[in-house]
Amino acid sequence: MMLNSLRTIGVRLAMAAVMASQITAARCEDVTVTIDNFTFSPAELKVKVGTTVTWKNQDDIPHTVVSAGKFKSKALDTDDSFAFTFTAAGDYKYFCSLHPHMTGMIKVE
Ligand SMILES: [Cu+2]
Repeated sequence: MMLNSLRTIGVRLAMAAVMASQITAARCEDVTVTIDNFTFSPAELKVKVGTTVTWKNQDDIPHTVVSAGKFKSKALDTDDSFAFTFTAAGDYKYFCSLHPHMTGMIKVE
């Protein structure tokens, strides 16, 4: 009797754990690129169509995120962020218009 109810609780906990992991997986669809020390990190990112990528500036000077003809952020101050949702597959090269040697790539598939 006691053992049976413990088993029932165990099964319920296992199901709750599975449901929680599915929610986490769904949230992982949206990703963040960190800007710090004149670098986009990760510099190259592979995402699925429909993914929203958010760039967050953690550097202590302003940066931008620009992909010719695709998207263009304003100058992002420290802790500012810029988000773009990729609705078409392709390779999106981007750079910082204030420091053109800062480059990155989003591969959307
Ligand atoms: Cu910059």
